[in-house]
Amino acid sequence: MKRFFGLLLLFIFTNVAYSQELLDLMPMPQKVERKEGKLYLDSNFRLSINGNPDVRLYKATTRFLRRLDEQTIVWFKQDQITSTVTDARAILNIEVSRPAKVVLKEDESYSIAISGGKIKVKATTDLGAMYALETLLQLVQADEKGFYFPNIEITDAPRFPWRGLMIDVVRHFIPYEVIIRNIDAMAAVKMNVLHLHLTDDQGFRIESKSFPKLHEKGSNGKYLTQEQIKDIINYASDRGIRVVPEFDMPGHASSWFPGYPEYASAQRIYEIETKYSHFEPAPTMDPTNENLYPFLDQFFKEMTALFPDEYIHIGGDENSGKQWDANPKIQEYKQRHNLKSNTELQTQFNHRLQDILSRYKKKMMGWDEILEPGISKDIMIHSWRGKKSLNEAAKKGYPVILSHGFYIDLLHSAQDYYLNDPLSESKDLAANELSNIYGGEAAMWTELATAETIDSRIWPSAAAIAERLWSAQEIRDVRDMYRRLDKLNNKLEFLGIAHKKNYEVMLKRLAN
Ligand code: CP6
Repeated sequence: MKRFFGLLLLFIFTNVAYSQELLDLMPMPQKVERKEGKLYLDSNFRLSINGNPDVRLYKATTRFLRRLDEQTIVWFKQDQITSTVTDARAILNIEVSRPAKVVLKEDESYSIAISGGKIKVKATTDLGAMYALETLLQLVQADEKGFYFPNIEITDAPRFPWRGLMIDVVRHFIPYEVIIRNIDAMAAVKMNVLHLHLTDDQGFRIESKSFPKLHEKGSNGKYLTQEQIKDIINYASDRGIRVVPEFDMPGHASSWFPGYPEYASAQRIYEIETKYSHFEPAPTMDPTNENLYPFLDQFFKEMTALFPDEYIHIGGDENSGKQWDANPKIQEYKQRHNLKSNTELQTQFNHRLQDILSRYKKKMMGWDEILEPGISKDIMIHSWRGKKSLNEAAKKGYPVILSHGFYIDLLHSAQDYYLNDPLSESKDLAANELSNIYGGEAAMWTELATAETIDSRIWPSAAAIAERLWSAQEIRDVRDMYRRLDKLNNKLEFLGIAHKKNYEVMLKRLAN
């Protein structure tokens, strides 16, 4: 009996010892098994890469070592060993089968095994290996003897292949540097799509070489140059992140018209207006103007060459139709072509856009308004109006992602975003329909945020969404999520992100 209690106490104590060392992983991997023992970090740390990764992994391991320095105050020599056999001197061995393509549904899985003073990382592609490195940075702990990795076995892969962050760079201009540091933060929580909302009523925020009046007259000088865009794409691609550009049309398109008024549905003189209310019927493209299509063709020829991703987002949202109703020429066109509604006219416009994009080998994506009878199955629907449209698209066989409930500019609690499961209302969908739901995007609209405040609106909330899209559906302990978000905040600071808590502290200091 005494021995039994002794053993029981021992059991309880060892478990308490483990549970005091809570893991700070975010997003939580699919399978984590803590083993007894630790691997202490010292300057003998070496890493070796075996197999056939893309060069991005060599850059990633260098960044990994430098970030490990910051976290541990140990300087790790950049002594990468690359060979086809496991090097005996290496503490960290990374094995990758093949180079990744930064495309939708690439293999992102990885495993980590730490024991006997060695770390083994295995992944099909360098993307998986990079995720393993992010996980390792989150695993570092300290005790009285120093910094260590806990002995552990992790097997991991994402639940959804599309884990995005949308940044509206229009309403308040969000410059290059801010985008770059937010890509680092995205990579830290294994997000893999940066959706840039580049044009809207209040601004045309990308340089166009074929139609320079677009950015010259539509941006007040605040736009991303093509050089910056290329840098952003490369920087993102080095971190396994795709960049999907959005050119919102036919609505949310006022900024096209100071340069090219002939394509507007109302003929007048246009100037860039930063104060358009979001809810006013703003100037809209005239889909009945045949000259519009060669113009858009040339524009997309340029943009599809600039952006390598397979998807181009054409917006398509919130066209009230009031601008079309007010134009007799458009009304007459509708009658002549037997179009019964503005929605049908917009669907015809969408078809023509899709024709253009498919000639440039691109797939079209749009907000859920574009889901109308007759639109082809090969487009991605972006659900912002609710899970009804998400499920409807999935049932009809369209690939679809969710942003409803992920509007981080609205400053809901991280808990609200966290518990917004994409599949929570999809119980009567069959397995093949469920597989049309590709994931989601945190959406950062910037009517009420600037380059100075945007980090604190995105982070750490977006990390709660990142976990929702990566981890198992059952991972939904809100208290533990907040505990881990707090730890993540520290890591984000290393990346230069002024997350929400940091920002509040800063404001208090300024007030004093
Ligand atoms: N801008 C554009 C926006 C919004 C949308 N499109 C939006 C709508 C409602 C809310 C937040 C943002 N600001 N172009 C809708 C996709 Cl609550």
